[in-house]
Amino acid sequence: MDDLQNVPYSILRDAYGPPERPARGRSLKVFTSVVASVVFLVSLVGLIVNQFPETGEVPRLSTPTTSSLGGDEERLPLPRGVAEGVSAKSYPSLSDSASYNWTESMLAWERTAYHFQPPKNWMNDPDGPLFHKGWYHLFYQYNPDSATWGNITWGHTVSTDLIHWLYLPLALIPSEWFDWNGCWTGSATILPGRDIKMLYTGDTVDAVQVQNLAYPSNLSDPLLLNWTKYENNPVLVPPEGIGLTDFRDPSTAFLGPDSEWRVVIGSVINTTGIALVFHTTNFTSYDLVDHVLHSVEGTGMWECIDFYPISTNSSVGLDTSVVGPNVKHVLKASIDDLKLDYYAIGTYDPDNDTWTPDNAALDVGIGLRYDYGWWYASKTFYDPVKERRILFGWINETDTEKDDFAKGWASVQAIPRVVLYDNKTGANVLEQPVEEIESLRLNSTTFEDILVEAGSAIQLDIGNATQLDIIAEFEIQGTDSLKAMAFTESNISECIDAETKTSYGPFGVAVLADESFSELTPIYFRVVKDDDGNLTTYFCADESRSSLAPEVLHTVYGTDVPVLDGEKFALRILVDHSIVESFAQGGRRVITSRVYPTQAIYGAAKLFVFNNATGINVTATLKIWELESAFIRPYPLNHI
Ligand code: DQQ
Repeated sequence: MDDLQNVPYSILRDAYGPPERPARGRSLKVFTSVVASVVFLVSLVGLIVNQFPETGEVPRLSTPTTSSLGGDEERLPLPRGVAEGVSAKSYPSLSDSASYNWTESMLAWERTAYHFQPPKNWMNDPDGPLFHKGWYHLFYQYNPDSATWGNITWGHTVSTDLIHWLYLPLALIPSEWFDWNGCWTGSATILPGRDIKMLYTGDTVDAVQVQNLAYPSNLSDPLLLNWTKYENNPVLVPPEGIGLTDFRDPSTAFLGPDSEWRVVIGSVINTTGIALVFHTTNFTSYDLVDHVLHSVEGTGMWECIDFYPISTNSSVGLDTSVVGPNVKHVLKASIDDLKLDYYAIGTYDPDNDTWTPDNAALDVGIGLRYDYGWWYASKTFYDPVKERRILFGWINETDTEKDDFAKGWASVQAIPRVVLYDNKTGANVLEQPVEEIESLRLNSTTFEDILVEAGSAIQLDIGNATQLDIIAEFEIQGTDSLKAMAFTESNISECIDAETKTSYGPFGVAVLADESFSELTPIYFRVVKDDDGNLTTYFCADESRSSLAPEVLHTVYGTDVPVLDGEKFALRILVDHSIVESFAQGGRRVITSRVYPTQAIYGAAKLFVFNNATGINVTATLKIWELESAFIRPYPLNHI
């Protein structure tokens, strides 16, 4: 951080004041922009010709597929994000529900203590994470004006440990015709010599999705405060056959054997989600590869594609261009129709720019998810300091927009996770919170081998229970005989609520519970034995009783999770006020819950271990740390 001493800073503008956006309809610049955009649209037709030759092996690109309600059906006004083809408020349909009678102190309690969030207003996707001169940089989709999606700029923050964050001035604001309606999601590429190229989607003055290039104005600035937009933006427009609003979120580029960079961009053809590949040598001009990297029928628009190598024989992360023996590639798409992030592990052929999943049944959009709760639009980057690949994800709200306006903010970023290949299963990645979170640990309490009998709940006396790091392991008593036991639940093939008692579960931990259980959020396992005697373990989080507020979403999240021979049932849970991030079996499966308790808050929030099974007793061993708050505040720019 010595570089800091040599950089002359001046404050650009108030970090959270309105962006300096030219007044519409007044300036010559706007007039020029409009003219330019008309020229742009006219020239689009010319630009797209022959960009996507047919090969016969890939989905045929047809007429542009801009969405339309069609017919004479009744048209309800859509929230702006939905209308513009991107994710907006998660549950606009709940907006009309009767609101709980929230008090100021209830709403204040919901704000997190160690998850990153701006001081106020709306945030969504993480953008362009990178490491530069001693700082981890995170950019994010941000509305400087309101607690709902719109006027999307790039917020900017830095950290030395991915836990304590300093707010910086906005990095990108809509200012030109090519991003007039928003500076949308993008990714950073670090070039040899540590030059930085940032590609981002611009929503043009005509609501066309184009790709733009930006770069740091001063690479020797560790804070990367100033960004320059390339003068000849956009660098990419929707190719022939791609809808003008179906072309967004450029990936981090990776270098191929021909010394050309590859950038992957998501789209859709009819209902087939696709990953387009472009080659570039200079980040200003691009060639579209004549076939897709990959596509999956019926998965809809692929947003925020992430594509990166993963080592199968070591526990280090790999830089984005690495290929070779013992390397597989993860392809992730954010499935727009579902607002869920799906990934698959497979093999990348760098000569042909194709990727094949290891298991077609677990392909992108139909197989594994990074997170089985409420978490989206994720993005990884390679951390050269600790040689690890780090995953950021956006945790949206599941309350109403009206509640968000009352809070004055919406959304947080998940605790960054390290991603590794699970070489025990060979079938999934492992996600674990970055180790730096442990620096927040205060006092801990340990409970060894406590017997939790069938049908019981035990309160764990740990003091403050709203900021916690919990490690818990469960063993079923007499596991050896489980296969011999008579009970079967062949009718259960997914997570069901925590109240329903079955032979082998649920058992787990109830967080943010008040003593009378008027509110609680159980995180648990349920073992199910089918008629053939096969055991499946489900890992679930039940929000159905997490809040007395009627208007918030009450969901039971979950999935099956491999529990291998010799393994205990293992949980890691991070509780941070209204966020609960839960990791099962070392991060084989993850569930993020968004909860809005009204009673189980402040000192009334308690922690329980419970066993709602009818046929088994379990023993539980837990270590629980109270976590202190992270320092998340403005960077003291005026003190430099
Ligand atoms: N959010 C951005 C888009 C992206 C979507 C707009 C995903 O670029 O596709 O805010 O949440």
